[in-house]
Amino acid sequence: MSILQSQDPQLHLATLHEELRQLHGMELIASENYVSPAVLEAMSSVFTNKYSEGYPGKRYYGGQEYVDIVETMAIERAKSLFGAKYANVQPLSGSPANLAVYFALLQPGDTVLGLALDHGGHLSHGHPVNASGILYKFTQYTVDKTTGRIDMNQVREIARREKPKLILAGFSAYSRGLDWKEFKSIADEVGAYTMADIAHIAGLVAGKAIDSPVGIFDVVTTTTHKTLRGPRGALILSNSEEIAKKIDRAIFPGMQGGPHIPQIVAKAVAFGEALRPSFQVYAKNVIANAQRLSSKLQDKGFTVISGGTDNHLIVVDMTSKGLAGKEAEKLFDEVGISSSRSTIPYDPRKPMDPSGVRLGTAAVTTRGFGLEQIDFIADVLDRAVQAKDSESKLVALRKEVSDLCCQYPLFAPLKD
Ligand code: DSN
Repeated sequence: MSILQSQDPQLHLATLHEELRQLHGMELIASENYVSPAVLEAMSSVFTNKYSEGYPGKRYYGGQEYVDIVETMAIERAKSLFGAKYANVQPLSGSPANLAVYFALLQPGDTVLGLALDHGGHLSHGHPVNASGILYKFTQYTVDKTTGRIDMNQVREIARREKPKLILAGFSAYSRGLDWKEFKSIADEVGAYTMADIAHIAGLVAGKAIDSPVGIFDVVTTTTHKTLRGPRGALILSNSEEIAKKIDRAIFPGMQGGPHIPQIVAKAVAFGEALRPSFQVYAKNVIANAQRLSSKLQDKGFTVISGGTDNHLIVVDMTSKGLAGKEAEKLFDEVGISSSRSTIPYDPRKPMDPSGVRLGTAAVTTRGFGLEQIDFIADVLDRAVQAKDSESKLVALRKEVSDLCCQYPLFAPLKD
């Protein structure tokens, strides 16, 4: 980055410091990951100079011969990776992708059934402050108070009562598997569309470590930058030609203008990486690491919501450790471990100051961490809680974290 360094040193310095922060710390934010050097390179190309409103072969500007090549490659790789018939690779990110699906399939005021935000859902799944909750009538299912799991009987009961036009399955902070077929059978019973938001688990689905909703659900949305390990952006999949046409129209000209072509190139690169055998190993390891972290933390007296995980994330209720989620997030930051505060189901505290933290293992797995390093992380989190009032002990812990991190690049080289 020598040109940036000489032209705009302050911005260069902040970028450099962020790189050092990432190198020396452990990333346990469940929605984050590290991209490969190839994905990073792809995002900084001259394609950023280009306007390409429309779709391959049907653009509203000239000079599209190379744009069409890369967007078609991204579409074809996405289809092959997820076994879908149609893919739209233009959504700028997850919330716009979700809004595009609502815009394509619903009328304002239509009823939608989704998971409540404070039970692990997402803002764009109908929260009252989000456009989804303002434009559509969301009704929400929750997790069971005892098991911490979605209760399909409750979903069916609400669906029968509310007759939603669309049923949404997906989450930001739920660690258990979703029964795609059961959701579909409920939707069929009430005549609803099915939409899966697999933003968090897309990499695990692509890596064949967990079941896919593609082919069962009408439409599947995902971001591309979480477990899928691509650039920031999103993707919409469907097997229905009719729905795919509506979604294409909803993205452009409905909601977006010119697509971000460098991001689309980078998505194609990431899909190519995810099609390699090593990605399936990564996906399985992400889950093995999350399960190990969950079990080690429980051994140390942490309360894990639902008692474990089937995916890459765990939600920990910090109450038994005498900390609120925000305090835990700050404490873990002090020792070089990034996490994100999280509500827990039936949280007695407020969303801005909830009881839990959410941890995820995708990024550290990308870095090459295995079970031994996960045990170290569980140990550090526990020792940080015990040392929370001792500045010197926290500084020493931070050094231990940094020493281990220095042995690992951000992105372990692909071995196939
Ligand atoms: N912000 C993302 C997450 O952390 O889960 C979801 O959009």
